[in-house]
Amino acid sequence: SARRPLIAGNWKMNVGGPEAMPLAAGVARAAKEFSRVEVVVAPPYTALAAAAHELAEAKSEVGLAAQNMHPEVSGAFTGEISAGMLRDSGASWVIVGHSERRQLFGETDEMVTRKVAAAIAAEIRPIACVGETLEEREAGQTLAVVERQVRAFLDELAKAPGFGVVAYEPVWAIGTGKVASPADAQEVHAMIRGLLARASIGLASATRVLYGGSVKADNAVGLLEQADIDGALVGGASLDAAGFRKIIEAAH
Ligand code: G2H
Repeated sequence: SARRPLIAGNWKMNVGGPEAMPLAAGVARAAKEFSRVEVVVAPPYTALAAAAHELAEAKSEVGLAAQNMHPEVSGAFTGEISAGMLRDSGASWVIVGHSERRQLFGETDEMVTRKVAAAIAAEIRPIACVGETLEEREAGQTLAVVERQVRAFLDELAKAPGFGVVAYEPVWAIGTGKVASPADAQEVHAMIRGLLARASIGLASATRVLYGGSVKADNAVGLLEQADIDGALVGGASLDAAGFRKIIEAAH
């Protein structure tokens, strides 16, 4: 497609200390080799500033993402971080509505939508995550669930076509080693593309839709060659620079 491939590494609650610096530097080196691919890394909050420093030292274009944020600008929200604070830490992206946030921390479609809106208002690029559980898939509800999740934030994405990204991550494929088949993933991605097109053709053609869930170097090519898969959101395999490099290469 004409969309620039995007490979994003979600470090989750790993690599939050000084070890973030060599990993960020390794990703910066890999990204320079494959400049057609846009690369983003999402360290824990505590490592954002160090990673930002490392990427700046390397004169790298690798983008920096947080893994979550609070939708309010400031106030009495103990333990929370606003979009402006992310910006101050050097981040220009944020993952919102990751299934671990939805499942373990009770995030609803409504909360995810508020975060997408607040991120865009603060000029932080949201990577909005959707995906069905195993139970939902087995009940034949995959397309309905993902449609509901995307519809929740569709109007927000439409305000700035191409600025935000959608990530489809089937919950049963996350960290389980069970990757969706390229055809199964493409079916959902095509449905998401159709929803984007209902808002506007420009939104559909400009928005990257990533696949996530046990993406590894050896399954990345098959996924990334699908018409509506524009990149990957990578968890476990993003913690090792050499392995992550191979996924960037697969998108090139
Ligand atoms: C899905 C993915 C990254 P993993 O959560 O967001 O993680 O690649 O470890 O399945």
